[in-house]
Amino acid sequence: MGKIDIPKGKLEEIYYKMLLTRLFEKKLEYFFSAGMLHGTTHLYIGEEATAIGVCCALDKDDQITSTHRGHGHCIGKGADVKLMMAEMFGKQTGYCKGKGGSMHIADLEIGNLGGNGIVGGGIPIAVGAALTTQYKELDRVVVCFFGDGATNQGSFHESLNLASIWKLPVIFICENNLYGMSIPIENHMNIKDIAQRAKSYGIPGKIVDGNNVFEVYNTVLEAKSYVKQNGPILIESKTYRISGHSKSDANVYRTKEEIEQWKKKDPIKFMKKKLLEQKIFTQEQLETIEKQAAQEIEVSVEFANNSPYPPLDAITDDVYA
Ligand SMILES: Cc1ncc(C[n+]2csc(CCOP(=O)(O)OP(=O)(O)O)c2C)c(N)n1
Repeated sequence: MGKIDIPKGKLEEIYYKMLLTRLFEKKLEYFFSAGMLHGTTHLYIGEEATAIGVCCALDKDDQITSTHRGHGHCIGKGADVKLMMAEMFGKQTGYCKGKGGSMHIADLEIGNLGGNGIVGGGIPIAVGAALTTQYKELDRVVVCFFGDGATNQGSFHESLNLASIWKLPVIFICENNLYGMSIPIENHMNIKDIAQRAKSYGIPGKIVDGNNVFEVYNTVLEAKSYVKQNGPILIESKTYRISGHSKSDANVYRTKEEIEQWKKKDPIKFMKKKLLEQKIFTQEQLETIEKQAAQEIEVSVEFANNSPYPPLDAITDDVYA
């Protein structure tokens, strides 16, 4: 890897947000196993460099659509982890007043158009937002996150086609973590690289190492100016989900050895190693950032614990169907 050419302040933000995402989910893992949280959640452990690398290359006005595995996208775009934690605990102070949970966090103020429990559901939403952007001549881009499995959905193909012919400013980010639930990618598609799918729609398809946050960040920074001028691009981020698909996954469809191999490519450890090797930060400086992130998570747990549950008479509020 060459010399890191990202400003120091930006690197600090990236490192902090990757840690915040990891520590937020480690807490959730613990609370679920202790029976303190209910329902389900989809952890992003191992994939943090993608969401954070992408979102840290965006401006506040840029918009994103997320997925069922969206904690990293939220934190990357600047969500308040206190409100995220409260939402996980079903508290009134949470992002969805405690009624939406993990998959439905949105925050329009910071350009997060929301998570989505429907695989591929966020893709047409991103294209709609990009059409608004173009129609109103706004200076922003829309980033659309989805998994490898989602690229087999009709919504993916219809959306890329429309975005292409209308030259909409969308960056499509496929988080290829090699599995759709328990199905390995070679059993659900007959191509090696998802980036190839871009060709069918006459748009560029790029591949990035999704565990290398420097590469992800720089690629998206470049893509931002490209899509504003030329229309969409598809970026395939090759990565791996270390945790199970969701809370109830016993991991019987993959080997321990495979998981261990990928743990060696942990994106947070990789970033730390490079920052130290290139003497951009000292060990002490990084430890201070690590402590700050851990502290913010503790504060979020305290906030969630001290928040009230929604009152019973609010049960039908915000229910539309
Ligand atoms: C339309 C639809 N079909 C099926 C499901 C069930 N489901 C939830 S997550 C998932 C796998 C999605 O895989 P991928 O898009 O690769 O994302 P990943 O979970 O790997 O991040 C499936 C099939 C769903 N939620 N929505």
